[in-house]
Amino acid sequence: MNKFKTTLVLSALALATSAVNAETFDVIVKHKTQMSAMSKDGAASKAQLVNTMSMVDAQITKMKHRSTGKSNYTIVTVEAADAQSALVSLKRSGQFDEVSIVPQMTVPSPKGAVSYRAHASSVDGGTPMDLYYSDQQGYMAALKAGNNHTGDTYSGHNFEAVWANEPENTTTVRVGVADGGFAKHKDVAFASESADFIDNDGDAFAEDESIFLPGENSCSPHGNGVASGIAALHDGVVGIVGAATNVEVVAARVLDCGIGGLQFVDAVQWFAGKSYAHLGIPDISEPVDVINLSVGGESICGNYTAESIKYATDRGIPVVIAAGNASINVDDWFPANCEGVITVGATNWTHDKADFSNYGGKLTLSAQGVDVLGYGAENAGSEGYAMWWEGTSNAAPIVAGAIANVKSRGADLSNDELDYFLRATANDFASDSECTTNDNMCGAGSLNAYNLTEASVRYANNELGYIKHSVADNSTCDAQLLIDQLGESARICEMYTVSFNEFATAKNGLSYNMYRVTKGTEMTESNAELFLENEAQPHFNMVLTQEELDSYDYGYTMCDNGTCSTTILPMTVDSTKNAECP
Ligand SMILES: [Ca+2]
Ligand SMILES: [Ca+2]
Repeated sequence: MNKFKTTLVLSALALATSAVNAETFDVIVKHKTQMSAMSKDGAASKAQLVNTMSMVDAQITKMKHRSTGKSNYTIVTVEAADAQSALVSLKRSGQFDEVSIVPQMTVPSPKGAVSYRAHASSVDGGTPMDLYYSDQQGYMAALKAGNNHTGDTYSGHNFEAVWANEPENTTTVRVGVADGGFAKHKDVAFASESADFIDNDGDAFAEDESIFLPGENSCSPHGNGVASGIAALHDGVVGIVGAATNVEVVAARVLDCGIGGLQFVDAVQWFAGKSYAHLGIPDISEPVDVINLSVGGESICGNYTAESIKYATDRGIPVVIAAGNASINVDDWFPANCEGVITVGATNWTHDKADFSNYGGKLTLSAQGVDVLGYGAENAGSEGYAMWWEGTSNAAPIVAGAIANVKSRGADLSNDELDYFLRATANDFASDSECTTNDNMCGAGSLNAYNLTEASVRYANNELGYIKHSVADNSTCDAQLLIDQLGESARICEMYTVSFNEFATAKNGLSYNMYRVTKGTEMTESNAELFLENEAQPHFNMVLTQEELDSYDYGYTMCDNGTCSTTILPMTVDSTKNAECP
């Protein structure tokens, strides 16, 4: 490694002795406000930084200028006796608001190649015919007792119902995946554009795929494992399917053979439309719709990372992040611990926390992270084809793909709304699951892609909330049976179903307020009467009189730990009773 650039060595001469037995560290510094104003061009900033460094006990060997919004950051590679003295030296210079070591991230390799399994013989609407689909069915089908390849219980995410009910006209959604180990694959929908933040060019794909051949020095084709979880083609023939149907993955290479620092942070901003042309990376043609980050390391969420993620979320792009595989509280794992993101933990075949998964109150929800089929590199030999993957890296793309399907259906939800629906519609964990018995372990539940999609699409069309006679949909015979059985005690004929979200279950922290106004009056918070407050159930039966139904319009708000949606959402009221009722 060529550590000393001539120009930098000159200004660091005073410290030449300190370089003996020194190590190198990547450090991110945030320039003080007055300096950032004058350091718009990298050269001025560099000169000033080099001058600064000549006064401290560390040497700069490399630097890259970064910025988010009005803030200026520089990543410098410094040589010092140890990490602590590098930080102390930089802090002592007084030039920076912030100085911290760049955390290192690594990603796992696949567990092994898939062994062939024959198709399930019955194929209906939502069931793909792709060769290995039967090994994906356990986590793609609805939750049910079943028979996965190990004979355990299914923990399905209900994707088959999404695919079966997909309308003709959906739009193509772009998911940005910042990762490493990408290789073009005939069964994965990669966008024609990509970015490489390691080599600083516009091509994220490996030139020589032999680096992915199994062996001591091989690189993990992790990027393909992640991308295929989202965007493997539903072609009905080849290999596997991804979670999303009308989708393409915009790849950004941020890992060098599975190892990286803060390059992914730049990729997040590039995905959201920021130019990195000064690095040699072509601008993105349009911002992506969803971002997936299956990368991370043990660290706080530094300001540079936080600001960059905010740059994307402020532009309405949801950022889905793997919780990490260290079996520690996610509070200590970045970027999963950053604000405003969707953090995904991993569950196993028994619908419980995967033993490796990070956990904690910051998790949004969980998805299958054990024995997930994904691709390696197609042209790296037969072992590089479909592989078994394990990790939160493979759980996050299942959620990102589910979100892509929602967006594909034209449901234009804010990130907060999406976060709400992900949690409200998630499958509850089994009662004996560690996710249930220990609070705040695995998030609100396990992804239910169908419930998420249906709730989101109906919500976006103002069709989610309703009041309807409780037995209106029952056949005359069933209704009569209920009426006979329950009789007057249940006042079945006066019972109405009040539904804020029929695809949701009660979840910690989530609640609903119900309002009413005199029929025909505008429904605003100031003139509406609070009819039910802090109701935990999203769907229940209650007695309502004919007069109450005839005289009022009804609406509701969704609340997340006491913070409620600002506008009151309308509920449709159908007071038609079952024919058997008086
Ligand atoms: Ca490249
Ligand atoms: Ca396929």
